[in-house]
Amino acid sequence: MIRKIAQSVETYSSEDVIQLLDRVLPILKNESRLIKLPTSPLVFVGDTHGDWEATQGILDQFWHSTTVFVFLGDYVDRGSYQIENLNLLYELKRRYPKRLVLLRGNHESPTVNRQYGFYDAVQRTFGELSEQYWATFAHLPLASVSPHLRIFAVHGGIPEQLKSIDEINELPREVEIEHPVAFQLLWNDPQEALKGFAPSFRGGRARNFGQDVTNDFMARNNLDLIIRAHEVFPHGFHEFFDGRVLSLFSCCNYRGPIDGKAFYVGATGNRELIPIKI
Ligand SMILES: [Mn+2]
Repeated sequence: MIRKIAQSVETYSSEDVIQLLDRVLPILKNESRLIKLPTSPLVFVGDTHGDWEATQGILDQFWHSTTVFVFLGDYVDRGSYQIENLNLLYELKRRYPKRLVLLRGNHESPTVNRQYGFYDAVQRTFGELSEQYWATFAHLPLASVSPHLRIFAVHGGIPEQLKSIDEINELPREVEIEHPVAFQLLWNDPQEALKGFAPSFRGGRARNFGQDVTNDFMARNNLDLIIRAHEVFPHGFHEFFDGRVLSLFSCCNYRGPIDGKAFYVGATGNRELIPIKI
């Protein structure tokens, strides 16, 4: 099923892509900035960066069930099949909008795309279509929450200025990620043994966040677990802060082989790291 849709996506012309983007845009416009996850089983997927074999692998493993997929962003840039990867996810979103949540990563942005490959790949393949892709990025949701499992999922991490996660719903729909809270949701990293927030090696307005502010944030927002992506780990995952923050990386190929992982949470809360098979 997934493989069949992928085969058709692979042959898309620029007219097919324009039609796909036209159809997915109103679906994304209709979603809130903070997605409230359903009570179905969930599979969280970290960065895929154009590794559409990994994307197909994880979709294949769970598509037959009632599982809802939560993709944590960074679909494009760097990998060999970035256009195919994004088009496949958009095609599934168009056909089955309730089966997957597509969060925004820091790579779903014009400035980053001009530097890391997506802009050039689109120019090469379709000519002038980047603007249409970027128009959809503005509407990708910024985070999601499962109130009954007390899980918060986001690409980067906790922003300095965010008190309640409900404020995420008020964040603007921007083509560039300008708003400081949105920026830090998509760019920040956890750091062990850090108190509060500190400047990040990523530069600009990104921050590292420590365990103390994480604990405060989780207590304030009634959370038990934060699932995020944004960093490469050779085994596909890393636990921070005594397991309260789980970082996922779901590529199987990223400058060499990686043991990409996804994370399954059953309806009753049972949890399991899932090796991605390609
Ligand atoms: Mn990232």
